[in-house]
Amino acid sequence: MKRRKFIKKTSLLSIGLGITNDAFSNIHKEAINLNKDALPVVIATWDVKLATKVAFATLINGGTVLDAIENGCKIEEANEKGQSVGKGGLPDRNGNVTLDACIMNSKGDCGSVIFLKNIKHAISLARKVMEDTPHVMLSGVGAEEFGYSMGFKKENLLTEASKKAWEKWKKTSKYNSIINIENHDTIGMLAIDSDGNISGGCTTSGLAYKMHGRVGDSPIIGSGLYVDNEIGGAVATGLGEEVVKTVGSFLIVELMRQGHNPQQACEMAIKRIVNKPNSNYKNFQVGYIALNKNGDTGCYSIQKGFSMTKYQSYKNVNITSDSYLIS
Ligand code: SD4
Repeated sequence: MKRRKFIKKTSLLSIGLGITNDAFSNIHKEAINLNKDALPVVIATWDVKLATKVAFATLINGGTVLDAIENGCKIEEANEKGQSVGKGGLPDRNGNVTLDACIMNSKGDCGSVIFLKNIKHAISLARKVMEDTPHVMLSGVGAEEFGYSMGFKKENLLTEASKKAWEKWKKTSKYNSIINIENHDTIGMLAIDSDGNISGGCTTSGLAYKMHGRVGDSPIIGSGLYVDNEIGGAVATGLGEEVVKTVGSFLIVELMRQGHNPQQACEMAIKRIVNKPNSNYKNFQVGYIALNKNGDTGCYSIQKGFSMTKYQSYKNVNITSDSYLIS
């Protein structure tokens, strides 16, 4: 069809459907009508009040929402006591600490590092992948070499405490997918600034005593993390294999796009896992947190024991999540 004819036909069609340019611009205006009183907001998986505090302070001090995410996640990566993220993370069954992380900005760009050794701040390296390479993901030795070329420091990530725990584990070497839900401190973080820009990040050392080379959901865009600046964002924690199988974070954002609030969307995504044929959900944990463009938030998990930390209106609180299983 010739261009002129096409334009004429489509504008006639719009009139026929009662869709005018005004109607289109109203939809647009509604979409950008921000709930300024609620913003900014920072949320994170588990009880990580220092991380949310640092992220919120970054925003208040004029940093970007992406800086807030990076600074917040770095707190947990540097915390050697946290045994499922960054330095001090529990190793794989061969004794290697391997990290996974990803980050996503409000423009829909993303970067991730997978199976990374010897560099503590995986979230910062994921950001470098996003900003300074033509790629989205770098893994293993390639990610590590890129890190050194960008000035990242090489360090041993296996602490004495994690080494001892691994040596104890080796005596029985029993691995199954049952997760110790008390031992989850993978950090997933989402933030929205006062202009409504949303970013997110996720960083982990993955499952303790995993097979060498195993990668979970945390560096996989759409599974461990997803952000769409028009709608909101979501982040996952728990047994990554189950999150990947249902592309959990993308699912939550799409459910919010369809009109569900963050809480409903998290619950629906957990039910998607629970209701799978032959799901053995009683034996593992998955938890989600989500945030929408209004600054509304939600969280939900399979097992009891999950929580979300939220910094909003100058209050930093840890909120116990509702769960599918209540005992
Ligand atoms: C993974 N989702 O590698 C991560 C693990 C996790 O707290 O969340 N641990 O599967």
